[in-house]
Formats: sequence, structure tokens, C-alpha cells
Amino acid sequence: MTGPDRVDVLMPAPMAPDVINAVEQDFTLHRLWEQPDPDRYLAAVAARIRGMAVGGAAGRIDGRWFDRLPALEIVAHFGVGYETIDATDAAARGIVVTNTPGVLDEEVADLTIGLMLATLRLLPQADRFVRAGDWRQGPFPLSPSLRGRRVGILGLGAIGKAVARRLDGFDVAIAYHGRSRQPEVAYAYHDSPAALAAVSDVLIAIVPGSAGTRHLVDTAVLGALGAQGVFINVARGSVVDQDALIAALQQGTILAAGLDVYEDEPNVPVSLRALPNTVLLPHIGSASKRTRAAMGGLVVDNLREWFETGRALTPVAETPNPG
Ligand code: NAP
Ligand code: 8YV
Repeated sequence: MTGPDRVDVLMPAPMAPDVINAVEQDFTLHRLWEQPDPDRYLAAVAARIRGMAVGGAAGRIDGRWFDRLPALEIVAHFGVGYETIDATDAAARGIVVTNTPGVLDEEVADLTIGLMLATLRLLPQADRFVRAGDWRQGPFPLSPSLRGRRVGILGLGAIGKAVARRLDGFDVAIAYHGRSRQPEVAYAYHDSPAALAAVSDVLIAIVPGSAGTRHLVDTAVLGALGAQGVFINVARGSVVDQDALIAALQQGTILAAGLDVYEDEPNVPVSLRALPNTVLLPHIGSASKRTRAAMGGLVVDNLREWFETGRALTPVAETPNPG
């Protein structure tokens, strides 16, 4: 795509340098965050913008953007979870929304297993113990174990299944909850998060963030998980009632938690950071160089494919007619 026919693509906030460079190769890229007066700049170029490339830093992409961009055809999102985009409103206006499924499932599943083991076997605590020179005073305390535990997966989708495949090799019982039973799946199905928690010693949340999943894990679910229970959240912070989780960890309602996601990232409450029975990661589920490059590649490929063929590669479920 060269010359006067180059398509105009808006990037409201900075994305990875590789994504910026790749978009710039094929499109006229508008870097809104670099403009001294973004509002005025947008007013000047809005009528030409046919594509948007966005990640979490762009904030909420909804009718307020769509109203201002009358020629917008596609919003290409970096990340599989796209709760920051009003995809229903986009669909109603005929705007395609794409996300980045498929290229990060295995990476996020690897991280989930690592976080689960780190939380159970106290790996960060053990590392700090050695660094502090405390080993010379005596051995590190014995940890809880994965042996004999039952693992519940809240959200047996693409990533949940990749987690389950790994857990198959750990010789643990696996069960799941989703809104629907999956007949082709052999793992035990439970029809509510509380029912799943009641038969689990480790509960792993990997559902999308949405109104429907908000506080799916609440006081009752944590109570059902029980005093030896471990909660792992690699989904979204909104999926768990964070205050209820902190209380459950403080009071021993559950044993421990391993968290990659939080209610108000990057702000993690002091009360959570102070808890010794947590392992806290800064939302790094997909954050390897290899996988982030693949995600960025898919963002750009979606834009290219749409403007070359009129079809998007990975449209989200709400997009009714992706080409
Ligand atoms: P997916 O393939 O769409 O699977 C989502 C699963 O959640 C489905 O099995 C679905 O089953 C279940 N689900 C959806 N709504 C539900 C509800 N209201 N109650 C119970 N279960 C529900 O998605 P995915 O690719 O596995 O990704 C899942 C999420 O992981 C993403 O949306 C994102 O938020 C998060 N994520 C986090 C990281 C990280 O870095 N930590 C990285 C990637 C993704 P039913 O339809 O049967 O309910
Ligand atoms: C990314 C994620 O960290 O894909 C997702 O839904 O949560 C992660 O892979 C995030 O989208 C990048 O901002």
C-alpha cells in the first residue's frame, strides 16, 4: 500500500516499537499521543481515519471515539481480552474489532503453572530467604504441596484448556466451570463457581473480564475453596472481589493466592502487598519477547488483511460480518 491510496490508521497511545514500525510501513500512521494538542489534531484528521491500532494504554474505546471517526472500519486490539472496547457498539456501526487469540495461549498457560507452583511451594519466599543469608540460621520452612490437590479451572476456554493440558501431566484431578458444559471434555463440570470451588484445592481463574464475570469469585466462593485452598488469578482483576480476597487471605479463609492481574492496574493495594501468603506478578502472562512479537504481528496482519481483502483474520465474537 503506497502513494495516495495509503490508509490512515490512528494509534491513540504508544504500542510496542515493532508494531509502530510495521504499521508505518504500510499505512499512514497518526501517533496521537505525540501531538501537542491531540483533540485539535484528531479533529483535523478524523474524517480520513479508517483503522485504529490499540492496546490497553489507549483506555476505553467506545462510542465517544466511534462518533468522532465516521470512516472507521476496524479496531485492531493488542491482547486477547478486549473488555476495554465496546465491541457491541462497534458491531452495530459495522466496525470490525479484532483481538489476538491463538498466539499467546501456551505462553499464558506456562506462566499460570509457574505461578501456581511458586505460590504453593513458596518459590519467591525461598529465593528471598537465600538472598538474605537466612539459610545459615537454619532450613527454609516446609511448604504446602501440589500432591493430592484437586484443581478447578474457572473458564475452560483456549487458555484454560492449555492450562489443563499441562496439569494432565501433574497427576492431579481437574474440574471446570463455564456457563456451558463442554460435552467433548472429560474433566468434571460444575455448574457454578462455588460448586467448583467446593471440590477444588486450587482454583484458577481464566475467564474474560466482562459484566458477566465481575466478582465471579466472591466471599462465598473463597469460603467454599477453604482454609487449605489456593486461588490463582490470570484472568482479570475484576473477576475477583479484591477486598473479599484480601480479607480471606488475612483471616485464613484461604491459604494463599497467586495473582497476575488486579482491579486497578498498576495500583496494587498496600494491604495486598503486605500479605506474606501471596505471589504477586505485574500482569506478565503473555509478556515474553517472542509472544508479544507474535501478538503485535497479528495486530498488523489484521489491519493489512482487512484493507487488502476485506476480511479480518481474528475478529471478535461480536463482529457480525467480518468480511
Ligand atoms: P476464551 O477462549 O474465550 O475462553 C473463555 C472461557 O471463559 C470460556 O470457556 C467461557 O466458557 C468462560 N466464560 C466466559 N464467560 C463466563 C462467565 N460469565 N461465567 C463463567 N465462565 C465464563 O478466552 P481465552 O483466550 O481463554 O482468554 C480468557 C481471558 O484470559 C481473556 O479474555 C483475558 O481476560 C485473560 N488473559 C489474561 C492474560 C494475562 O496476561 N494474565 C493473558 C491472556 C488472556 P462459557 O462460554 O461456557 O461460559
Ligand atoms: C496482555 C492480556 O498483557 O491478552 C490479554 O488479554 O491480558 C495480555 O496478553 C495485554 O493485553 C497487553 O496489554
